[in-house]
Amino acid sequence: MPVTPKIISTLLALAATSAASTTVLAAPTQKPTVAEAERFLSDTEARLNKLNNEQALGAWVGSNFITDDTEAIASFFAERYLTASGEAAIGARRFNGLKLPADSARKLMLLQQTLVFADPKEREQYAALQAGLNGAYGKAKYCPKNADGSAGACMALGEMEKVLANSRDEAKLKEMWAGWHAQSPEYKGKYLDYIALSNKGAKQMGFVDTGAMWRSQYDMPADAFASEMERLWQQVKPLYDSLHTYSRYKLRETYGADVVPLEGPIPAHLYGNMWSQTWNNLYPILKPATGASNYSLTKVLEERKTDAKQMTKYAEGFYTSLGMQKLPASFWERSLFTKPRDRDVVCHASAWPINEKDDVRIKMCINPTAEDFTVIHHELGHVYYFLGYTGQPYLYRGGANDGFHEAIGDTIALSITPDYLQKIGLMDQAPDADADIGQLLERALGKVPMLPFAYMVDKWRWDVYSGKTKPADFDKSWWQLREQYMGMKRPVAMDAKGAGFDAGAKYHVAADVPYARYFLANMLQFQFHRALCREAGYTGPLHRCSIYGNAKAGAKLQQMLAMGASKPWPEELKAISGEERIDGGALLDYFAPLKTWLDAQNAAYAAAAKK
Ligand code: X8Z
Ligand code: ZN
Repeated sequence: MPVTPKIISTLLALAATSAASTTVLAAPTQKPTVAEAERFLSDTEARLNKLNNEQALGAWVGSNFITDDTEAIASFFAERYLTASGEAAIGARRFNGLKLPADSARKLMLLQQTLVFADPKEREQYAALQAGLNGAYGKAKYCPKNADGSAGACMALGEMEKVLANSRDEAKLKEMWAGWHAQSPEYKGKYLDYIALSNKGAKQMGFVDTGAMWRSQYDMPADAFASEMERLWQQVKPLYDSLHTYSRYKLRETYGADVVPLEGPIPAHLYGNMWSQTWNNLYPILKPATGASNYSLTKVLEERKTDAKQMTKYAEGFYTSLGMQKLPASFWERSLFTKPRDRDVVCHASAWPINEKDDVRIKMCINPTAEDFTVIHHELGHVYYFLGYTGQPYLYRGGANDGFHEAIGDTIALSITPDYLQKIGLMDQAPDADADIGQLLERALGKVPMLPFAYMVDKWRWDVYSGKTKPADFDKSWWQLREQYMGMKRPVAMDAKGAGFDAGAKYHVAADVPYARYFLANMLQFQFHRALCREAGYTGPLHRCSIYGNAKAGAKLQQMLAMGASKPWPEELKAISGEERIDGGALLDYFAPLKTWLDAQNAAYAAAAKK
């Protein structure tokens, strides 16, 4: 890219305000050389590494102890990092077009996939808004009024989620749903300022908007990525449709014809989850009438009073059975495992690489449920990825793409089979093959609705970032996509004045974490699972395969973890699975017996409904 006057003014502005060293900005007078590029990279990696470690500590306290002070601390360090990463991105441009070793070229490309703020005021505002939105989501509570109009006890998200998971009282479900979704309009204004700034930062780096920058992070052009997403969605859509149709019949039986129509979208509050993104909690309603096992992992964990650390130990045990290391002592000392009673924290589960040595942590408000048993395996997937690629240089310490990062722990969780649970003493006797459909259904409820959900969340944001969707139409556009992709509707009327912000009731929107990653992960994890089962010499049905204790499969996985982001992801996918494309075929194979069963059920219901 040529050095334009705009870039020069940006450089000057950045140089004038840099919080740290400005050596990377040494005025480029002569033609750049390979040696210069390599020196630039090694200086930049050292500097970004240091600032990133500081930023991680700031963000950690910001999310663990939500106060105005920690918000200021988090944004202070985030701003310093942004200053440096912006300078690095601009500095990297000087070497574009230079013939370089593949590694250096890749690193320079990675450095340029970032926001750059020419104006230090904007950078400061951006960091403050980001920390503020994170805090606003973490602090949000629904405070119902008592019947007599007096103030009742406030409810945090986790309590409301429990009601959605377990209650079948439609009015109560609606109250929880509407109560939580009434909180996000509070921070819609902040979000609007935030996306405007973010777009400015993306444009500064030559992207048309932030959405385009996100779509450019997959070793292919942004438009090609959008087409890949659509191709994959079309591939798996028939399975979602079968599950959705089946859920309609069952929800209609439970809540009645007045609540659940025979055609058209279904109200979103009936799916046992605040965002109706996973439907596991509907299993008791949806399970097959005969043959399903009565086993409940939640019941076992509850009865045994399995505590949060014990839950985490089970997950660690899986990874060590594959030949991976034990988690460092600092992990156990510094992680947050349970919801503190006396302060606000962001309870949304997350994994944290604090530094490149071995300070890795999780932050999760763990409950003894089957759902959290899966989530803790998910989180440790991130942690073992961090530990796997610690040997890589700074710019390669990431997933092959963000979908890979999300897929590792879920791949492991696919190996939580009845045989495995029996092996570790959480199940007395593995059920016989008759129960397979029930198990497959339960698993599908956690995986399949995520596909349209993850797709539409980012489709919505792409249009918000591009300006195609205006702030007054946020909810209109959100629910158009909800209906189109998920067949769902808002349980209560939309705000007539367009002040609503339902998307912001989802953590990743408030915290601005891209979401297409989970769509990719839900395909990739089945590709990884199939490949690792093959590696382990397993030839039976995929849903009964567990790689627990298999060192060969473990070594194959570890090899990929150790590569980090050092190679374009298709190469890494090929190394583990022999495939070069992300593909829904493995997921469809896995659920094939369930699809047949669902279609038979649906045909029978349709015939009965006609009578
Ligand atoms: O956010 C998460 C993880 C942390 S990366 C708990 N997940 C998505 C969500 O909760 O919306 C896991 C699956 C989808
Ligand atoms: Zn994750």
